[in-house]
Amino acid sequence: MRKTSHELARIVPSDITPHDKYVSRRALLAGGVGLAAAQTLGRWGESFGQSGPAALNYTRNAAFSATDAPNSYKDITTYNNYYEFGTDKSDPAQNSQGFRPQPWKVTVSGEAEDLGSYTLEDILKPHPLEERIYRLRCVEAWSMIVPWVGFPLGDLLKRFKPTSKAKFVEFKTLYDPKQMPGQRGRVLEWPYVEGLRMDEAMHPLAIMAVGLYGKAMPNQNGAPLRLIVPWKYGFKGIKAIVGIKFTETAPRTTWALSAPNEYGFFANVNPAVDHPRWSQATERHIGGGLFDQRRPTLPFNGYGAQVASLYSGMDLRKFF
Ligand SMILES: Nc1nc2c(c(=O)[nH]1)N[C@H]1C(S)=C(S)[C@@H](COP(=O)(O)O)O[C@H]1N2
Ligand SMILES: [Mo]
Repeated sequence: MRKTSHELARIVPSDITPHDKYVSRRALLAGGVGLAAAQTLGRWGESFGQSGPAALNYTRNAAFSATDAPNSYKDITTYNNYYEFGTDKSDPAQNSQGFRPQPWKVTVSGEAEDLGSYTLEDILKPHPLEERIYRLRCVEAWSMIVPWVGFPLGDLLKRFKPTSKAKFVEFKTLYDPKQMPGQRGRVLEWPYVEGLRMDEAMHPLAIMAVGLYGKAMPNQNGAPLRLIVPWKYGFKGIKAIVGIKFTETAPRTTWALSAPNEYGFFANVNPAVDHPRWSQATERHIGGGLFDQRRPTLPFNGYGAQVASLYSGMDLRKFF
């Protein structure tokens, strides 16, 4: 987020590629994917690398989806923040192609009964996948509309039986400098850590995402498993999760550690509270190239009706 100059440079000239055409061309290149859910799980491993992301089996959740037109597959997969793979928006797409999101394990620790190490298959198996079209608002004041595929985070967390002491949940990204070249430098403290208050984590809008545009998650977007909390700034959406820890006290999160006056723990999208170095009142909607639109930023990124009650009585200037 120090690289604000890169914000001025648009990455791709091909924003005009029609979404459907782009996706079907990819599917074609992938050699005709179209697997049932069970097969998808079994073939998760094969779905990366040479053959491109596999198609997922999911149902659309219209009630939880924005009606705005999604950004193109290309925008969503080439304009990314993922500092483990570099700080430019084009770096993750370029530098993550050799990343292996399988085999994959998630370690569950802290204030819960069912602790231990779970394979990706263990994690995913009980959860039917849904498509949800969500607004993504980055703290750097740009936005996109993304058709994620995932399942409610709360349904996963409940399975580990958190104790009454669990007031927060902390998430950790993989630490593997061999695979993640950005981790060889000190641009952030590694591994990347994020967290939520338990009531936020249990809110039905918060999801674990495993794909987008109906396909398994591209590496640059956080394969194989990443968090999406649509009413918060994008940096809460931690990628490539290998750790889930239930805690009594608020986790020390990466961006809040790196600049506590700039990035708060809550990070609720709030047009009334500016970042110290820029306004949060409006956002640049990616997708128009030179003609990216400026839009007003909405409180809680437009999800206020659903989530504002989580923060009633809190001073959102203090708890930003
Ligand atoms: N591990 C990890 N997760 C991360 C980041 C990161 O640098 N590392 N960047 C965050 C930020 S600032 C944003 S805006 C979103 C971007 O998600 P996207 O690339 O899928 O659009 O990922 C978030 N998750
Ligand atoms: Mo972000």
